[in-house]
Amino acid sequence: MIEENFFSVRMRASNNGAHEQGGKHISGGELISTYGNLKNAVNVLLEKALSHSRGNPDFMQIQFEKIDQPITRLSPLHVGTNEVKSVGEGQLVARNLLEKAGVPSESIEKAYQQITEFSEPRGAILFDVRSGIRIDERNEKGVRVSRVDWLTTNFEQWADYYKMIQSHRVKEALVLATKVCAHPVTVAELCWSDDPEYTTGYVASKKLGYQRITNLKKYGDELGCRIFFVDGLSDLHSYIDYLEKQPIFVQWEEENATRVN
Ligand code: WAQ
Ligand code: MG
Repeated sequence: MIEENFFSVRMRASNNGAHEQGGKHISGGELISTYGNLKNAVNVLLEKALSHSRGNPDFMQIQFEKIDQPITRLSPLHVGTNEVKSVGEGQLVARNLLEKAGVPSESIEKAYQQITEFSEPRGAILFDVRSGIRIDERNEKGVRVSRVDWLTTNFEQWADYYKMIQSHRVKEALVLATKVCAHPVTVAELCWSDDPEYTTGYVASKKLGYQRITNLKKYGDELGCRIFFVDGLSDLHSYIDYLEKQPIFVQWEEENATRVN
């Protein structure tokens, strides 16, 4: 039981005006903090946006709010890395993994036809695997997954155990994918960064875990991607509510770990 108060801290930053004024999205971030750590948490998000490869922001908003619901614990998804030699090979691996996860191939095709358009929002696209259309109705905002985090010491133990690099980016992405894939409506997630220098992305699902793919876009490209493939249109409102509001800590227990090799 966690009895201490926790706070959701969120940041968004843009350039050439605020997002709603058509500004370019630079950076976003969300984390969970105790009251005592708020100053540090705000600073972490401030730093993230001030030193960003997408450019310098001229608008930023950081806000915090107390979390009233109990926080659920989830084990991190298992991680695999698919080394690929080219973007073409990487994208082929991504499509195969999506199909393995249960996304029909026609649906994958339809999503890829709109991939440039889908890179515009500062949040994720919800894509229905049956109808093959975007269903979130959030336009340029998309859906931001919030109220998720992973305590640093526990993340570091996990990273040591699996010999993973202790990268903040990997932590953030794995936390997000773990939350998203834990919901029964999610079939799979496809993601690569909108940061020009970061070309590794992933496909994640409950079944496949978090499958990193080392090359999903050209170096220098600022078009990112985050699509949640979902099956269950009737649940849309509660699904979005889960993504935005349900508080979750990822927590790894060594006893539950399966050693690779
Ligand atoms: N909720 C929903 N969508 C988000 C969120 C969020 N909390 N954060 C980012 N996005 C969307 C948004 O549209 C971004 O433009 C896009 O995803 C990419 O975000 O080596 O760094 O934070 O294992 O740039 C994955 C591989 C890195 C890490 C992904 O994404 C690894 C990454 P970025
Ligand atoms: Mg980014």
